[in-house]
Amino acid sequence: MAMTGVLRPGHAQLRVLDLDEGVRHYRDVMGLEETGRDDQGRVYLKCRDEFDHSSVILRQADHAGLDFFGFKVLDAATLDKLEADLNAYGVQTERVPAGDLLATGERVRFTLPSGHVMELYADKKSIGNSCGDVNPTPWAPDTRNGIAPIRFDHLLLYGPNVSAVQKLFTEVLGFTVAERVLNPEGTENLIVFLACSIKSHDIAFAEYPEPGKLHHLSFLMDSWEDVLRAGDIMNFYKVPVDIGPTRHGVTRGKTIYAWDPSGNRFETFREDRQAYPDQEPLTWTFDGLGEGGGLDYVQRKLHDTFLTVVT
Ligand code: M3P
Ligand code: FE
Repeated sequence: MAMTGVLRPGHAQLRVLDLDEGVRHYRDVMGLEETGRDDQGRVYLKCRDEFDHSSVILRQADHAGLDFFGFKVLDAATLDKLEADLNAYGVQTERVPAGDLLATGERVRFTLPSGHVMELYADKKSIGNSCGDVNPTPWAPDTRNGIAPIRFDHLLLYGPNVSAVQKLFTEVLGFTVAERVLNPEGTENLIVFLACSIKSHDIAFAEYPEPGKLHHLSFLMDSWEDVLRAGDIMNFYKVPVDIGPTRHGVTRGKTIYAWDPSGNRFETFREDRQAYPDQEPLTWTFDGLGEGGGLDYVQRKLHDTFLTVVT
């Protein structure tokens, strides 16, 4: 087994302005499965090919955005080691008890220099992906509703101190920089795309003055055709669309950015690049992000909303 340490983005708790409206969006339009509700009123959902209990957790609040996100690590020993490494690096951590999130074990929680609350955890109850484990079907027709993404894929987060975040992810958590976008002066990274796998990225951070902001939560689709089909569904349900369908030059992802009813941006995305950790990061200049097609490879422009609209 080559893949150890931090495995993947596992959950994100989103604030929504109206819970029923949020559930209608994520369950009925996106087609995620509702897997539970807790005594705090939070709603838990998962994508059809995820086997762990939940990946998207909705909490009603008076402003939209991201409460926290969690990455799953290999096992309890890895969790202990990463917590010790974080502490030795000078990051304070706290343990959130098992069961605080439904079906989820103890979480190690800490705040990033960008102001985001991040968690690591080793245990989440597996409830299966409805394809079966023996002679499995590639997809189960009875769970393919709405946009029907395969899984929660990555996050793009906006906040200050991106270089310190990059250092923490690469020096402590074992991530590599797959791609980066330089600031207009060409002196620092404006956006870093970080991977703990051979995905084009598992998380990305963009420099922004306000801490703790969400740019988008991304969902993986089976194919480019399914990204286009997601667009048809967005039109049918009058989902406000930001950008696309198009391809990002950065990461080569095929994409639509759109907003949920609370204004949280989400992405329907088809991965088109794999980045092994021994490859040097790909670099985009600030002009490359716009005119070079980094953001929108087809239209070759830096859409205003990309740098300004976050929750
Ligand atoms: C994504 C993605 C930029 C591209 C963003 C890419 C910053 O959101 O998932 O590939 O130009
Ligand atoms: Fe994305």
